[in-house]
Amino acid sequence: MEEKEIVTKGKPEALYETFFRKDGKDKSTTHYCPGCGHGRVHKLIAESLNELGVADRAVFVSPVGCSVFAYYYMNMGNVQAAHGRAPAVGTGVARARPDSIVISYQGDGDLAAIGTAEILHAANRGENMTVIFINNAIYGMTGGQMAPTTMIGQKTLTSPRGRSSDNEGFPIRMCEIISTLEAPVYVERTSCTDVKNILKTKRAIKKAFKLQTERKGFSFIEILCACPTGWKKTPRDSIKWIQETLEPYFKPGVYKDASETAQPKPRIEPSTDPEQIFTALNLQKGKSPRATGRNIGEKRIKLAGFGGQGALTAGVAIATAGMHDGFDVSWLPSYGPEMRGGTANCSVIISDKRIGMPVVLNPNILVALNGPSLDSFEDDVTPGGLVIVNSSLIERKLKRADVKSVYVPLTEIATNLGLKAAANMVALGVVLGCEKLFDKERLHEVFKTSLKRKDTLEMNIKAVNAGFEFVQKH
Ligand SMILES: Cc1ncc(C[n+]2csc(CCOP(=O)(O)OP(=O)(O)O)c2C)c(N)n1
Ligand code: SF4
Repeated sequence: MEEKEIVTKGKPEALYETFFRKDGKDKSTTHYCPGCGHGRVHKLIAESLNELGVADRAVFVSPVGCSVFAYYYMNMGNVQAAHGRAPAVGTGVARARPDSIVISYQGDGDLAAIGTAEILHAANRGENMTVIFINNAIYGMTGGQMAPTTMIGQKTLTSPRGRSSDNEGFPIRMCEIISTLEAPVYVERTSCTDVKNILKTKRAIKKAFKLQTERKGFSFIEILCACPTGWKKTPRDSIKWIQETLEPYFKPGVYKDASETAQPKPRIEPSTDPEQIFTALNLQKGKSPRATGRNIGEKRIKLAGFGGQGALTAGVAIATAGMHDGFDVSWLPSYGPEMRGGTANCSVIISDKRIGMPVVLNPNILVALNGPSLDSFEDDVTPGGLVIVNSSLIERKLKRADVKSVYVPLTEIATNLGLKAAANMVALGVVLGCEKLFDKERLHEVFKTSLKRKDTLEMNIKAVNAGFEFVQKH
């Protein structure tokens, strides 16, 4: 007997109740144009996740294109990827979190032009993810340029006389290409024109998600959608154009369905243990051939502050100085969502051994430039580790008694030197005063070549020295 279909009424929970723009305006609305296919597909995705009961483990990967704001709508894990790179980012998510439902959501410019390599290889590897491919035959976001899927004769900003096969080649049929590969389990093309086709689209999306829960691998759903703005047509004429022009060329249908025979992919538990990573990557362990002979072990440093305090810059400086001193080093930034005012931190490792993993989960040195950074990372510091607290901005003391604490008015010291923004460099001086990594002069040398503003060279050197001397005095 056929399974009874659950139908969502109203707005699915996997969509946020309200759409907030960053500036707090434009509430309860959408940024998509009237008649755009994106919003419709968002709703189908959300409904399907809710009906399968997996919205809480869904991760939506949106790259560049009109769907760039999808994270304002999708009430689930969201990752923003660079143009065309969503399948690569999705691969990382699917492997690091094998239980997640990974949705790589891509436009045709994104998927079939700049991201051609990523989509083909993710499909060929059979990654356990669903790709939702919005084919609207144009680059919508940038104002309507020709995409790989633009029809012959179709006029766009960059094909004003109409696409010509002699000049620009033929429209690329992605479902047909993907379905020739061995690994994909399910490949279907649908269109979002009328109720019947919208329901068909939802069934396809839901099936793909279900296959992911069964670990059956890679599904690819291409959806023919309208871009009335880019096509310069009314929403009604756009639907007609899909039916009369797109559908005969991009024929809807199931191109591959191996769901009955496909075996679940084995679950590989991800590891954050550097030892295991060495083994997995077949790396040689032990002393780095570049190390100078001094034994400092592995110093795992977390530098954190609000955007604009220079935590990331300080991390680069100390890692570079460590490299000049002959150690193996790594620097890994983590940006907050806002450029200025948000939180930012970086992981730095300076080691006499080879480095297995550049992420610092448990620092043995934490530099907290502001309160939220201390709140976020204090618990992660290894017992016996060192916490440097910017007492100019952080009033509280540490909760932990099993770590060493140094309270330094970093911002005040920098301000007294005449450059408030150099508090990050005062912090580096404190680090070098507390931990004998290398001479502070190494940092001075790095500044000479790395500082963009040469007029701040003296000031930065003074700031490092001031931090160093603070430790000597206290
Ligand atoms: C690396 C890079 N190249 C180019 C751009 C400019 N860009 C932004 S959106 C876009 C086109 C997106 O079109 P499509 O993927 O078809 O999505 P749509 O907007 O139609 O949904 C381009 C080229 C960019 N942001 N990044
Ligand atoms: S430009 Fe096209 S794809 Fe972008 S929101 Fe408008 S209709 Fe949708």
